[in-house]
Amino acid sequence: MNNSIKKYLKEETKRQKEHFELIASENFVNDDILELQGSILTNKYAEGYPGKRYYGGCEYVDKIEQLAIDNAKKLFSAEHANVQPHSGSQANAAAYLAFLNPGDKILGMSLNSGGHLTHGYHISFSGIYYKSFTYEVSEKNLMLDYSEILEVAKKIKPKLIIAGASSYSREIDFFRFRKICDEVNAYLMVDMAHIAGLVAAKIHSSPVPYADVITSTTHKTLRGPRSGLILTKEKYRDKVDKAVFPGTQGGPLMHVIAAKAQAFIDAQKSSFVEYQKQVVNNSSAMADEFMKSNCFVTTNGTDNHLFLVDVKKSFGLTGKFVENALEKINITLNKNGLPFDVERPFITSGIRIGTPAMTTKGFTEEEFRQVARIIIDVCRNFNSKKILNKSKNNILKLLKKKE
Ligand code: DSN
Repeated sequence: MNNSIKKYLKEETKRQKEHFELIASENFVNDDILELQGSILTNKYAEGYPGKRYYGGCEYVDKIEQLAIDNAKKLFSAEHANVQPHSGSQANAAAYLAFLNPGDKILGMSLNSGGHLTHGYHISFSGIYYKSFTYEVSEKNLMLDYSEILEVAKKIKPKLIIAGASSYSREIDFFRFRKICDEVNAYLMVDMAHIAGLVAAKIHSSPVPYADVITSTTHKTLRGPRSGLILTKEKYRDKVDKAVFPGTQGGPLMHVIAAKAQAFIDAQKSSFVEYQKQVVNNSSAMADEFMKSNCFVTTNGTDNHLFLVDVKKSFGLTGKFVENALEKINITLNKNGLPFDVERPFITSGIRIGTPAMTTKGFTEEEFRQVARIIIDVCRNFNSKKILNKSKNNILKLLKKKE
């Protein structure tokens, strides 16, 4: 291995070990997933689908991909699964290609309200190739207001509505979205990338009965390899499969598909359900600790694996400042725009906190509450070297407990 790459890998390994990881979209995979992603399956070209490939020698990768498909369908009770998307964004690109023509109208949650770039943001392909419109969370309580969304949908008349978010901490009512889509004759696409693990564990209601097409990543709460997934109804199977290959991708990454198969199998175990329950309990305990200390948590709490803290209102700081200050005491998280935020996306008034990764490491409510208190202490005393040193030592001590 090249010495520089080897050195950086070692340094990143150390960083991951010595930081309390609170980025809501990250997780730690198990050794099986790592082994499969690093396996000789990476050598194989397999354009096409099991039994219908454009290359020879696919007898074993066919079996692996079929295992992934069967287990994804079983895990989510879906009629059809396409396990080839390389990522969540690729899955979204393929879903649009399957259901839309260029220039068609789409309606998604705005980036500031919690949506994703690929839900129609003007500099993403989704906002360039399609005519995109947004709905917001309600100004009253910063939650989705389905009557307001219906009004927007009636005005816009989109061909497809996107439900799903990257930074929304409340349960999403997919049945209400279905009703809105039926009223305006739109397709319903659900991007469940963030909550896929919760849906698999039946802690968040499932979009499967209601959505025409569901996209996801497999590496966030689902705790599989870094990749994507599409679920759909049998009647849309052909157009979705064609939109993935050859529509938006070439050869599938068979080493990653093998790791996805393993992740879908792992997610059917009772230990996975227990893990997801702990993720949500930790998130809710941590949000509660912030609120007990008079900090502003968006929507006053959380139903899922993440929540947002308004650091401007709580401490008079920006998200960028807090992200940097916490990095110095070995806490990793990201600045995050808040609904109706007046700060630019690179500055922001908020931070996003997620519990999936450190729950995987075995931390529970009391430890997450302790980390919340450390964050609050640092935000209130960012000039105190003494507090910063003490906080960093406490984080390192906590991490040592689960080594
Ligand atoms: N939206 C990013 C996140 O949630 O971190 C991933 O695409």
